[in-house]
Amino acid sequence: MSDVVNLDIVKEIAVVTVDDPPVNAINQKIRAGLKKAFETANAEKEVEAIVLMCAGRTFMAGADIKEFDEPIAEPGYHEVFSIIENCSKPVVAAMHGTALGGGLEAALACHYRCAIKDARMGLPEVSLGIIPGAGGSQRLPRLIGAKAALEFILGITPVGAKKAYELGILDHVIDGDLNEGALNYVRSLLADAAGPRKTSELNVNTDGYDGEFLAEVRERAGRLARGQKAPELVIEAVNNAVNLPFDEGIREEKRIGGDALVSDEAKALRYIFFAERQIGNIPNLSKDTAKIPIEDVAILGSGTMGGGIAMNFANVGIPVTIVDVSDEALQRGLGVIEKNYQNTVSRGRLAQSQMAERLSLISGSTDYNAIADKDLVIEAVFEDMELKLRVFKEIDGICKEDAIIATNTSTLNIDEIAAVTSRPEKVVGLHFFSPANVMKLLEIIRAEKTSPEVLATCINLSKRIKKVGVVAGVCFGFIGNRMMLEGCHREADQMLLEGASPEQIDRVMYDFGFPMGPMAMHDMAGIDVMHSILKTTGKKESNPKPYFNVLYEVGNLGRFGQKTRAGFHRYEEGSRVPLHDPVTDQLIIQEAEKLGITRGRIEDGEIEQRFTYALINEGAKILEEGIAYRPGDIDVIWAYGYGFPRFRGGPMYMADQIGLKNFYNSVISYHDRFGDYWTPAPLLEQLAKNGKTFAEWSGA
Ligand code: 3H9
Repeated sequence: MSDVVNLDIVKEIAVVTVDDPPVNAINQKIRAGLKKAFETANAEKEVEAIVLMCAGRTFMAGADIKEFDEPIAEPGYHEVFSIIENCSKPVVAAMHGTALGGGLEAALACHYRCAIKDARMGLPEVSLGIIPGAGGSQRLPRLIGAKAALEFILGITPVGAKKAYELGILDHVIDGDLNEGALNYVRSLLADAAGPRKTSELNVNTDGYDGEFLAEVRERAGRLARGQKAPELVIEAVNNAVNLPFDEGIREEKRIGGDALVSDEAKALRYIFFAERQIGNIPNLSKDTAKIPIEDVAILGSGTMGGGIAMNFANVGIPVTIVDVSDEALQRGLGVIEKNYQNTVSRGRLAQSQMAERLSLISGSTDYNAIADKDLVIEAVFEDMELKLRVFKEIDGICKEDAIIATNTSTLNIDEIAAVTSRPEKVVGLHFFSPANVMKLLEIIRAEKTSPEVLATCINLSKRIKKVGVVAGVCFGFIGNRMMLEGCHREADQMLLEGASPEQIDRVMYDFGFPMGPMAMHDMAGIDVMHSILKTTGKKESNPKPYFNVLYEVGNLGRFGQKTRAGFHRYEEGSRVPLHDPVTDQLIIQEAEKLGITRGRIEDGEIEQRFTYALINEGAKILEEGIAYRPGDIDVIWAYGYGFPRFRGGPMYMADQIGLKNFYNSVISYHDRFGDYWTPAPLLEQLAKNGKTFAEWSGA
């Protein structure tokens, strides 16, 4: 039929199979193949029913996102799906894997739907800044009701076959082999003389689809997709399904969906989707690079970090031993883990039996010898170089010869740590973000001597424990923390001295799209950590002044943030809501006076610009130094580790959109106003002068 769509006629049943690995993403060739296959099958006299299924690991996982930067080539989605729906013989979609977006919309155009029981179905378009624009916004409300359809689309996360059956998306769940189950189901439909059943002809059930429901949905979308336009577009499209005849609703869907596809939001979200899929491409590593088997893990340190890290392994069935020299600390740590799991169980997101299974994989010990036979040991002790060097020296003598030893340091020099061991090639950084059982990001730090096998193993492992693992080189703070501390947070501290208030900076950056402002974030993370870094690393002395003067003074007062109910803001007992604190105002004024800085008003726009531009300029240095492989890696780190709004793509993408020439000119003007710490990164200067973007530099 075509090289990506096959048509097999087995007696009275025609089987249309899409076969375009890896995920059967619907591109022009598939659309053309489907059109031809369905027209042919429908015209064949002996064919009584048609099945649509896919080869390989999944049913169609959506429209081919790579086609979205150009107008959609003929035949379009609506044309093909309408040919499927208008067949005069019953058409059955038989799904496995992940039937997503346009893939599920193809199934909605079929007359009946079945799936194997571990298949998952979803319409994740909003996560790409668009709407289900291949008929889904009009067919799904007709199939399962307007209220459930809106919940389903805005819910984004795919549902399992059982839930899809309960919702009315599936007519039948196959327990066993897909092919056999699908053919049996089709035969049963034929035996029952079930004819074509067009979704487009169903009436929309509007029970519960009222003003109150829509207000609640808008409130939720405002929280979960803050700053994004797509949720409101989805509501508009579903309203059309309720109020307009199918054909008119489809016309509107084309208009709304078409505009969304070319929006800045959608372009940025597509960019970050593909950036995420690039992170595993590392120079000098290939699929064939040998991996070291990791079947048993040990974590050193039973604090919040150590416990959170341990949970990641237990969650995927890898046994893990937590080692702490103090039995009291160990028992407390194990208790916190149990409490965390119990909370998940109470929220209905984990079965009691799963909790028991996971806890049975976590053991504790106060004896370092417990790590002797582990494949991977992750050190998560206090962030102190002397302590870490001592620990590494000791465990190097205990660990088996081929064990990988990782450090969870967030700022320290891993080359120095590796140098005290007899196996620097087996030493690597695994920088988990707090809370480690929740945050998706894992920075994998390639030290100078880390071997390709160890790196490949860690990349593989990040996938196994369901993390987004991005490789970074060694420098203070690696990619994320260096950009945060040397870039935007330093600038925020500077702006406090010049006249901004902690509340103003927090409000501006929250409105930009961060989940919380930088001062509130310091308060949450604990100011003691940064205070200790400033005290012990000599950074305060080696940097042009002022350098985190406000934070340093706040820390000197023992105001460590939420944990002491006072930091940049103050906190009521048991509350995490930041409140204005005149003590901080006073402290800032005094510090500015000491430094001879005249305070004045800073406009919101300037705060946003200085904060983000300082971040990007540091990112450019990191790229040039080879600490990050690609601008996309930096953007993925900021999306997953620091809550940079995905709909803006990421700091480096944002710079390309601003235009590097404009960006460079702004940096120069800040340099003229504030001095050398605003020196443009040489790479930025070079690209700006040559009219290039970070993306072009990366591609080259
Ligand atoms: C849509 O359908 C819009 C319509 O409503 C309207 C149209 C007008 N397109 O993630 P993986 C590639 S919007 C192109 O590593 P996994 C991916 O880049 C779409 N390529 O595997 C990678 O390529 P490479 C709605 C795609 O097993 C390879 O496949 N659908 C697409 O971890 C493997 O991907 C979605 O949003 C695509 N749609 O996860 C689903 N999908 O090997 C998006 C994947 O060269 N996809 N690729 O790096 C996913 O969520 C995951 O890829 C999936 C597999 C769960 C399917």
